[in-house]
Amino acid sequence: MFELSEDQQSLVQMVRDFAAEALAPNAAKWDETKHFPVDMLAEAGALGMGGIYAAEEFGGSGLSRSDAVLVFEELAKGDTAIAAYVSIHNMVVWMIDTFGNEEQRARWVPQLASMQALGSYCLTEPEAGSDAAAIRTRAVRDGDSYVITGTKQFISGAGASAVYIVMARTADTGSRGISALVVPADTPGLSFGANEKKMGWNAQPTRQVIFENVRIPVTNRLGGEGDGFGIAMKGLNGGRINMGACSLGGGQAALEKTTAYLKGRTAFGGPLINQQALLFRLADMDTQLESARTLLRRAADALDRGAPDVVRLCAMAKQVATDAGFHAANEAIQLHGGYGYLAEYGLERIMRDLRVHQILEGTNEIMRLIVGRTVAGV
Ligand code: FAD
Ligand code: 2MC
Repeated sequence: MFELSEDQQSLVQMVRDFAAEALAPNAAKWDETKHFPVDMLAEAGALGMGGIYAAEEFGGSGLSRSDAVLVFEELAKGDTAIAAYVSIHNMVVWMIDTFGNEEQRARWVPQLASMQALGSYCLTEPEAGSDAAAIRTRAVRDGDSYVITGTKQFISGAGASAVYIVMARTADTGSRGISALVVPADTPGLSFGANEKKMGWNAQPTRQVIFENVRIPVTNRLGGEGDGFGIAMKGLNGGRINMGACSLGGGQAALEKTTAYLKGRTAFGGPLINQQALLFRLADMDTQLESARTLLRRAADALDRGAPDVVRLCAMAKQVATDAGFHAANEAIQLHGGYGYLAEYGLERIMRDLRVHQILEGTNEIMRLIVGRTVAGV
């Protein structure tokens, strides 16, 4: 389980090269200018990263979740914010590929898997974040159409994406009254809020998505009426471990930069790496990242096998990996002294980008709620 196959080693090398050549040299500029590099995303799509774990039938790469976490860790070493968007896009593609019928898959998966078109996942609302079953956006049936009204908050990729999966209320029956609807960007009545000013993730846009009598055909619904919450949550199980993998990539990059820096920085008569107090800090960063990686791969394997404890394992892995990645980035700043605080060294960007992983795709408090409920059997 922990030894990479030859295919996985080649996959890792391919993504590592892409991250080093196409992402890393641009990451600071994209962060500073708030540029969403859709051309580079299309290049990632051409390399098979748009539908990593979607079936090959309609253009996906047909890889496993265990492969996907390797991809996201490597991608994040180049640019954490871009890697995280690619994860959200993959969640959207997988949801259409898994819960869509043949016609829906044939219509949307090819353009999304190639990343010629981008996808967004719309669950959160201004009044419903952690309590996702409390969403109020409504989809009212009118003949062969649904008419959608409401507002989605914090939607990644919004404005640039061509395809939006929208979780909307089709009945007043809590989580069982929610349906998953595919809304193309050019549908009349759909509009977007301003690009939010954020602490990190500046290389991808975050906007409100506003629905004012947005009419879509009933045939744009994924699965049955009322299946939407389950579809959204199943998408998130994979999204959570991918986000954890992105945190490991960012944290690992920070650890490697710090190790090199401490070898080169001299104080008190020798390189700082010789200070055992600092070596112990590096050891703790490494141990936390490796522990998280081990749990993450276990969760990915559980998803691949369809194991019964998959929700618990994905929640645990998301919490542990996003905490470990953020801790490593924060420590890296400290161990660089004043230079860690300078944008030029790239560490403060990693820290800013990783901070939000502890908040989104289910906060780390909600991850504890999920694990706690399974421990208590409630
Ligand atoms: P709240 O739910 O209001 O929570 C506030 C605080 O209370 C948190 O600390 C929370 O952990 C805690 N809390 C809440 N309930 C409990 C409880 N029962 N027990 C203990 N603690 C609790 N959403 C999308 O649908 N699509 C996206 O693409 C997307 N992208 C995002 C991008 C960014 C940059 C950000 C910041 C958010 C994004 N989100 C997206 C939304 C994100 O998933 C939510 O912000 C998150 O789920 C938390 O919801 P909230 O912000 O409403 O916080
Ligand atoms: N996988 C599969 N099914 C799940 C699931 C999961 N992870 N979580 C819940 N379900 C099912 C559950 O089994 C139940 O099914 P059924 O109706 O058949 O009994 C149903 O969903 C309702 O679940 P609960 O009874 O647990 O619902 P409750 O409302 O008590 O709590 C909670 C649900 C808190 C776990 C859920 O609301 C949640 O995960 N909140 C966090 C929201 C979140 O993650 N948002 C992320 C937005 S996307 C984002 O941030 C991006 C950057 C893209």
